[in-house]
Amino acid sequence: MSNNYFTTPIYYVNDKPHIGHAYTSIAVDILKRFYDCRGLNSYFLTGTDEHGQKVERAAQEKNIDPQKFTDMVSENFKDLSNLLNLSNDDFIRTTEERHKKSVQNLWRVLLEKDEIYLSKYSGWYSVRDEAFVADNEIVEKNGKKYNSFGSELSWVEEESYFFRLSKWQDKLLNFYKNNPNFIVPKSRSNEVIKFVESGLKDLSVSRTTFKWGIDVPTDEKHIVYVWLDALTNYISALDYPNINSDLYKKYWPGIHVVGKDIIRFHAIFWPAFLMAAELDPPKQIVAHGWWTNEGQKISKSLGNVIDPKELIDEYGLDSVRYFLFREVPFGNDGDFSKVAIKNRINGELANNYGNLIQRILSFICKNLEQNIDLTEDNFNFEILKQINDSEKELFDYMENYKYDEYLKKLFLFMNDLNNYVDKSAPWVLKKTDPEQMKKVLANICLCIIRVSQYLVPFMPSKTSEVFNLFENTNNIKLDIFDNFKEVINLKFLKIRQPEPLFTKIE
Ligand code: ME8
Repeated sequence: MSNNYFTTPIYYVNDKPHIGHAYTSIAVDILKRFYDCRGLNSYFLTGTDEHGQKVERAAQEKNIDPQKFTDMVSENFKDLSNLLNLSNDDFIRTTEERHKKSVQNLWRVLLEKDEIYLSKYSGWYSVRDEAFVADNEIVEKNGKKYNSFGSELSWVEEESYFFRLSKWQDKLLNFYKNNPNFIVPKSRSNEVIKFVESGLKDLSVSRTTFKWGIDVPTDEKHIVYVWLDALTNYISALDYPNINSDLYKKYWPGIHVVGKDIIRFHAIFWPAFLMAAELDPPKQIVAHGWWTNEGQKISKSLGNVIDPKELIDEYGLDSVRYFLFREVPFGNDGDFSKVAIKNRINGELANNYGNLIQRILSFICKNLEQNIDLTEDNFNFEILKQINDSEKELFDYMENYKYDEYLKKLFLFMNDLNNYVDKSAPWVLKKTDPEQMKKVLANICLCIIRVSQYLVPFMPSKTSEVFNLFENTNNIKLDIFDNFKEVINLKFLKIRQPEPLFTKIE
């Protein structure tokens, strides 16, 4: 459980970052923060994929040298990491020396082990996906050829090195059998197994007809096929080829979070390359679904690409983070719509969570001179006990990437709390039973802190604002779940006057 290593795909720099990239990056950020909150060590890598024909063409279209072009566009992805408040430990670019060295080393090892041989490739290729396409996967439309994602194909005929992928078919199937959680969700796992069972052909792993890539170290005519180059980033960042390095020893094998579009590369090619080099295959491949925009496929040609910056400017980062992971079960496809995000923000964040904090803390500030006493009794409060008792269930959700269930559960507690406020009516108790009123308020404050702790991975900034409202907890690190026991030792809570946490969308 400890020392998890989480990665995002490294994104192509042929274009600006969009909501899909943001989604995967936030998914991994939530995992990393969740393990931080449990006091467990983990490592988070993201980065950019800068080689290949697609990137070369994008640079040519702009009339810029590819290195200059990738330097520029890679910055957009670094900016995105800041914009999204990512807690990544490293950001790798495939044009960095450390990565070139790593890829070239892996190449040499595979060649020495006779896992790679020289031959000739002729077949269809999708530049958009940087992928070779088998005859039975070609779709014909108006005399043109496309792959199943609708990317146009071009004919490629060139000398090429091949990786003996066919040889790994049975070993891969065995590996999947012995590691039933290697690919999640299960539906994706079945898809991959079916594909491998249907037969694997050797894979072309070098190109000669363009130049923008890592040189094959043993043959200057060739550059390394972009997917062998790209996948290796996950170990380059851990100091491969030095497999005795602290990073490698501590974190490999890793957990790769990817979109469903690139699952084959991660679940078939990557473990095969690694096993062929006698390295451990990854621990797990987690594939999420595909976002559409108001029901439509997101594409540059349709002009409906959602810019994460615009979204965040309009709705606020933590609200967007919450929406993306509450709205759609991870693994399923999801649709972005303005109505859907508005409903989640207004109904759940502003009305349910924000308003609970606002009305209770304002009431305390007005009626109790900002202080609320805590007693032993408060910790036996039924809702607080239920929240504490549900920790295992919450952890199970996160360990199984059920982000939406985790949030749903927490917001049910929030409903209970709001109902409790309405039922116990502290504004009435103020006159009839001031002691009981204090007790009710203390209970609710403790629950607000507890639920907010569990929300930290999703909404790190908003929850930090909430913790700040409890002035005398400021030297307790409330972003560690276990530190709630330090709150229990406090004699009272000193409250600051709250400002509305979320603005309602009109
Ligand atoms: O494939 N919905 O890079 P890429 C959800 N460089 N996620 C989406 C999405 C959408 N509509 N669009 C993109 C590459 N994504 C390679 C990866 S890894 C060794 C090399 C996300 O820039 C999703 O994670 O095309 C998808 O897998 C990734 O962006 C593809 O990014």
